[in-house]
Amino acid sequence: MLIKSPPSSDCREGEVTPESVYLSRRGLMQGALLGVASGALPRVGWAQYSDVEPAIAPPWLQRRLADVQWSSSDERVAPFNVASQYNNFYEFGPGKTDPARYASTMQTEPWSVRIDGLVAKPGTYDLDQLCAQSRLQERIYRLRCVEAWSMVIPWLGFPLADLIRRVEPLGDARYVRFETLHRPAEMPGTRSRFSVIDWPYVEGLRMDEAMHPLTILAVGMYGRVLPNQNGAPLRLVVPWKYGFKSIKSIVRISFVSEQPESSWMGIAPDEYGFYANVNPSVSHPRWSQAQERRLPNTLFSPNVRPTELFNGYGEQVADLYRGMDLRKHY
Ligand SMILES: Nc1nc2c(c(=O)[nH]1)N[C@H]1C(S)=C(S)[C@@H](COP(=O)(O)O)O[C@H]1N2
Ligand SMILES: [Mo]
Repeated sequence: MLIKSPPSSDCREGEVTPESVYLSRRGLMQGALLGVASGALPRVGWAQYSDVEPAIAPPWLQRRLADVQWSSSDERVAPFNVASQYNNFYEFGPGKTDPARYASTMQTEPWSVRIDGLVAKPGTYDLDQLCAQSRLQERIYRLRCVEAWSMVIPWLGFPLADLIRRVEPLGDARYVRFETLHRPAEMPGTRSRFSVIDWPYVEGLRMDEAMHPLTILAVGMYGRVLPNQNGAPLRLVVPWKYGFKSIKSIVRISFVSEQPESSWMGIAPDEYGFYANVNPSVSHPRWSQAQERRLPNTLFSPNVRPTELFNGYGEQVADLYRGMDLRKHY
């Protein structure tokens, strides 16, 4: 596995937390109880996903990592090696290992996010400004991909609502539209003539979904900087929706009055709806969504479990959809 990591002379003591230290400190060693040490992967299938050196956090993040509001979870967190090497990021190719292989070419510094549309304080904000008002929080969320696999990932981020309040959307702003970086020179997947996506990758949320306290903008995971393949330096995480809503490497956030068309709706509207709420009783036209494979699994222990409505976050989010036909608004 080709992972670009800084030469070891760049690493100062204490800047990089080994995963075993991170997990034990965070009380996330449940894997050990199941006979799978959190650091060591099952030998079959996942053994190749090893030996990743986490990148060094840039200065704007470094300071904030010292003051994170940590959390805990009863669920077994996916090993960092899996969460950072089994990815979907089509800008770098369609394969699960393409992002880890190619995303290191993406330049994430400097980075700015354009905020525009129906908003009182539009502008171009750098990451320091975007995070300015928020203390970083750890959020340990289940990520359920529409392809019927899932992982538990500890994100570091802040509520999207914090940012939205600061930029003051106008009364007719009913939706938020997000756009990913589109830089073909650094993104081999966007240059491929087999690519079906009309770049840039676009996603959207209704304003109340965007303001929901579970919705975060992530800048890190596993107590570290976000790897490029996971959507550095800034990505959305909406845990009750299929993973494709959680758009990566965001460069633009627009406040709009009409429901935006997301990339996947544009490709196959009958397969991927705007809402994309995790729902075991609404099948994808080509496969059932009733179950999921919790990763990492093995051939002998497929780790299949039932999928829960709203990915198990129904208590917090079901009210957003009261009265809506979830079969129609899938
Ligand atoms: N820009 C962009 N964002 C994206 C994608 C993508 O291809 N491009 N894939 C989505 C899908 S399908 C999933 S499941 C998640 C995967 O996030 P992860 O690789 O960090 O686990 O990212 C989502 N965000
Ligand atoms: Mo996905």
